[in-house]
Amino acid sequence: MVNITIDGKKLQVPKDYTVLQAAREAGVEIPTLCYLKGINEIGACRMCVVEIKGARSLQAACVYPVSEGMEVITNSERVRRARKVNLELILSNHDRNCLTCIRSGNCELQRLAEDLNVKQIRYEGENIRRPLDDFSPSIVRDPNKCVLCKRCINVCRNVQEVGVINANYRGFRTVVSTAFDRSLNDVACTMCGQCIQACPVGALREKDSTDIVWKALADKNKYVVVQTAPAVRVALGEEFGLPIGTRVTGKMVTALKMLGFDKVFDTDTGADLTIMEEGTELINRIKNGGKLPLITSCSPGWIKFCEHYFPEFLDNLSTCKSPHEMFGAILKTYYAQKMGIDPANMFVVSIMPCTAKKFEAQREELAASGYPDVDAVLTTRELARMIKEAGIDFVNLPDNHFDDPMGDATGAGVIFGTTGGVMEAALRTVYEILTGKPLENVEITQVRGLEGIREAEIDVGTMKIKAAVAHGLANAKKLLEMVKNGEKEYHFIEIMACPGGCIMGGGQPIVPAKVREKIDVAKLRASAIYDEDRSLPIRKSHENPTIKKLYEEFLGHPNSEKAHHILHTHYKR
Ligand code: HC1
Ligand code: SF4
Repeated sequence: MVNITIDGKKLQVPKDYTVLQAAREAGVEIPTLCYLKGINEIGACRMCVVEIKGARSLQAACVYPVSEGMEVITNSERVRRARKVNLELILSNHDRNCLTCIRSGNCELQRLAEDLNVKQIRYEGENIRRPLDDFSPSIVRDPNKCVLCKRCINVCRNVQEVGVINANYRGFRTVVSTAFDRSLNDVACTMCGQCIQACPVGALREKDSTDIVWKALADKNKYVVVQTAPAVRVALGEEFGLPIGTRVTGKMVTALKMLGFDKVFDTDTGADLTIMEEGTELINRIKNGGKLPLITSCSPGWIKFCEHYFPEFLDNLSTCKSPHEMFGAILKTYYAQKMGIDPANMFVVSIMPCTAKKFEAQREELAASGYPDVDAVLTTRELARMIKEAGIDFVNLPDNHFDDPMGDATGAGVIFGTTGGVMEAALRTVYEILTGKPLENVEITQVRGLEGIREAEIDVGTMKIKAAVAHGLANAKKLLEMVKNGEKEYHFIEIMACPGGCIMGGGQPIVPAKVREKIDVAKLRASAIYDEDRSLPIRKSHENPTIKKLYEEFLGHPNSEKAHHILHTHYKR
């Protein structure tokens, strides 16, 4: 520990602290912009400059280490003036069309301008206009809004270990871009959207699909069906000012009906179907000497990562389509037949916490009925925008239920939304199939938690299933390397591209860096997911009445030929 003084306040702090850490712990406010705790601590934006007694120049608090006897001043005329000049310089080269910016109201730069009382910009930047990169089906980059904080670069490089974006050129010409300034669509980007989550401004956003959905809703000839992913219900409320971790399932269903969707269904039902197919696939691979470990295939960011960086594991991937794709395929075949609807006139919209799902929906192999299984994907944020645009008072809405006859979902389907959930849901079903006995305690806590890589051995009758869970692509890479070099052996692996799983997907509400420092967003959203699981009467996928009926009336049995045709796929090298 060392003794320091901040603005006259005496403190004892660990000796490896930075000035910023010490100040934040002492409740002293220091503004930051490029700082993203644990991910981007580079002192680039100079918003956090402070005076250190004895030092000649002002220092960036986020990288300056504390030392015994240090005296820090965070609020002097000199400090305030320097921060203001630095901010004005950033703003001088920034596209300041705030009113129409996607991040208006949730922009860390806008917030700083307000907090630092910047009322004019005395400098004129170079303002080189650069073209938008909107070729990717998932991510749009607007370099004119970029503040060069490098948060996206370091998330992509260190959290996801993908590293497709970097700072190109120097001085005013500096731009965050890809090698040779290619589109994100033309490099090995996984479309995970974690860079959007890291961006403090509107330089990165999802590709907008609200227009095509409004158009479909207005088309009298279209039967427009919507399905909602497990993770959306525990985050959508944040867009309307509700606390992080509030469950809004019932209000979300009401809002979707008010928007004019013909039917509102739950992707959780698709997740239950995935468990039937994937659980059976696991049992068959174990019994018949198939390729192991079996690796989950629900997360399209992970699938793209595997295709680009670990093609040697493609045969390990489950051939199951992801739950919303399975559900879309069932809607356009079984449900369309049952209701006498021509699938050509059916328009399926998925509300997802994920940007990679937009890319996934466009994959041409995912079209069991001859038409795309899913026609449009909206992120949680886009759905919130549509609800606002329609003038719906979301917070005061009554609750409503998903529609019949496809409306049953289980707690097993809900927990897909958090890391470890697919594994737990699968084990609940696989256990009962293999042992023929009911599972006493459905909560398989060994696979829960937020540790980057988790392992478990689950007794299933006479055998033990060796399982592992990884979330975030850097962790996935680490786990796969261990499997590859023979260090580890498993039967079953769950991988989710986003750290925390879908609850922290690239399409979820964006929580400012400062809030993220104090609140464990993943923990709160995950605990809401587990609450939802506990609140449901059925918690095992194989007990879902909609799924049972679907097999009886249409698919036959899990992994039947028909199921394979409609619900399974293959991957590209
Ligand atoms: Fe997910 Fe999934 S859980 S991938 O994280 O398997 O996006 O929520 O919808 O499809 O069910 C996302 C979430 C989601 C699928 C399911
Ligand atoms: Fe990197 Fe993911 Fe952003 Fe692509 S979407 S640039 S992989 S963080």
